[in-house]
Amino acid sequence: MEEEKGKKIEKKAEKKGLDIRDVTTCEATAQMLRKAERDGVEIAFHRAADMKPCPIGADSACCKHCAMGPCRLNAKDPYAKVGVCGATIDTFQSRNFGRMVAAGGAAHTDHGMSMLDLFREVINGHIKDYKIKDPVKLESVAKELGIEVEGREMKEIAMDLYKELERTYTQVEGEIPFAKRVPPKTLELWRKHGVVPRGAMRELMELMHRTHMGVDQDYENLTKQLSRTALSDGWGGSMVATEISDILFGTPTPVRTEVNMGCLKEDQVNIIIHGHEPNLFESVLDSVNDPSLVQAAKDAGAKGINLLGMCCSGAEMLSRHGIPHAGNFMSVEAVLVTGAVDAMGVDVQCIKQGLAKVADCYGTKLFTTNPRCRIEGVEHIEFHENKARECTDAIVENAIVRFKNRKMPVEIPKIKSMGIHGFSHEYINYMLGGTFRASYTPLNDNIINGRIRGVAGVVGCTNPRVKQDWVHVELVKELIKNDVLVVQTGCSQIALAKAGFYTPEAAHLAGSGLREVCETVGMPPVLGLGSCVDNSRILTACSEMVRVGGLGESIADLPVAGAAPEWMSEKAICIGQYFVASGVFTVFGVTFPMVEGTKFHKLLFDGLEQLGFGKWGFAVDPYEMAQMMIAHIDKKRKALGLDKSRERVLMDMAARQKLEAA
Ligand code: NFS
Repeated sequence: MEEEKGKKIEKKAEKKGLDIRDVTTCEATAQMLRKAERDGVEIAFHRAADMKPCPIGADSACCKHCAMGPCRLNAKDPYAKVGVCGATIDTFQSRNFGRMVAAGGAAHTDHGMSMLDLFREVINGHIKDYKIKDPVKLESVAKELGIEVEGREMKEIAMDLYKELERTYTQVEGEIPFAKRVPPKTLELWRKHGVVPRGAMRELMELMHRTHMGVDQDYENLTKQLSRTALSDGWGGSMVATEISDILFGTPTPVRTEVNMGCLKEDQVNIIIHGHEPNLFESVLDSVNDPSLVQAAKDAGAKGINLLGMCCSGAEMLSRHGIPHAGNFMSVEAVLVTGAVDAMGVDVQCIKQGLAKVADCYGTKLFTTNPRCRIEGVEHIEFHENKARECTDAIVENAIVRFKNRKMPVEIPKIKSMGIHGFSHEYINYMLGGTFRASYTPLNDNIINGRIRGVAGVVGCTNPRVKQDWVHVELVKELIKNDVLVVQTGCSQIALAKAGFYTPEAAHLAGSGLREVCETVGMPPVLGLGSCVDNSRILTACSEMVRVGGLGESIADLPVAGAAPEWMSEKAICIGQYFVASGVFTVFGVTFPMVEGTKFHKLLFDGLEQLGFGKWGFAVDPYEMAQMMIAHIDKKRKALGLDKSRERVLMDMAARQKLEAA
């Protein structure tokens, strides 16, 4: 009977344009979507089916930067008209794109600055709930930035590092500290084009100014400032966020853990933390291990407290502490449909307002915690690092109360996957080179001899406009099959983890060369580096590959490529732009906010590469995306004279196959 009812609702949803099989390949999410429909609850997939994207906005052919408009141009004939002020389509687009970079960069930069504020307060003793967990990393970052470490107290070194890194945000002149990490040839190019970032605040301010009505109306000039701002995120705000989080909370090393909704436990108090800043999550981890709270949970009839992560801070906790992860961005509402989540605490970024209603429907206690992110109608328990436990204990206590009073039937999809996560740049160094000769030399050697064809970063969001996880998974499958080692962060990492790619056994899905390397080292063919700010780890790894030698002199010479196949946020655009400006070919899926064929489009998709930077690419289809990335990697191999070595490996493989057949 129930089943019949469900089928009816499914049919109705299909009529409205939502066929569950078309919107997600995540089986747990699909199961919860079906349940949501039975329960009469609407989530983002339904809202997306109900809301067609505005075609003019999707092409970025409109401008609402002043009240003479809003103006819109015709994407089919973009040069036929100009805005009331005379702005052309290229001005429209570069301004809009610049503002996306600014918003995305501001998000990462503000997050990074919060981590740095916490670091300062920990050093000067005002905050006692956190401490420096990784003094080795503290010293190595300090040394790298030219800070004296020999014979000095940790506190002194830390304070000097704080002062140095503060410049990442505030300095009005000169280059940001981590410009020292950039390969000299790449830095030279940036200097030539005037794109080496000053402090991020300065760059963001200037970009907002220049995209104001009547200021920068030359798309080429504006591209310089939007590149400079994006770089102040990648090599600035995000890089500081990663390094300081490692110093405070520990640098990730490989850890076995589980992902997906099957990690929820019916007989325990389930708490999910969703957002981006690890400070909140670290404190919740303390709270759930507090004996008095564990006892309170038991007194309420639970077997214990089960803490899970979602989205990016979840990916960080997965990497650092092996905390199970319940799912990526498009699963956050769906997980509440299980009825098993007793409390969800959120901080900043990627938090859908729609959560409020879904949480309400299932009686989940939803809490905002950060003064930057409140949601109308949602209870706010503010998180202050100097009394961190006040907030996080309260979340746990509320969860326990909800567990005790659970009214809804609970349905947890019995789906989860085990995998190995936590591959920091430092660990890759160690894993490949061993304790005494930690280095990227073996990686470079394997790229040079052709076992590994190149490296691809596959990162970013999930988006209800494409089938959830499918583009990520198919793209990565193609890449590893073609001997491309894949590094990942954020929601993309979780997509592949759910699909079972994070085990050393997944090496059998790789081409023979990559498989051999994975089997020798005992690593999966896909390495998870953490959250979206941890994309900075990919930049650091690229620098290291250049420094070790044999693969060219700049990042643009490396046989590498990047992709965000299911992107949706402005942060993703900023990340894409800092990879492009750093020298990486970066392919986006879903949609690209631009009219194809305009001068600005040509600059981003071609012109920048001719100047020595990377460039953008766009494809919706994962196989086409993979082909584009592999072709680019091969082009770089050829330029380095490495095409010969790869042919040799292919011949070896063919020869081997012949032998096997005989
Ligand atoms: Ni990054 Fe996208 Fe959000 Fe993280 Fe996920 S949606 S840009 S991966 S959680 S930031």
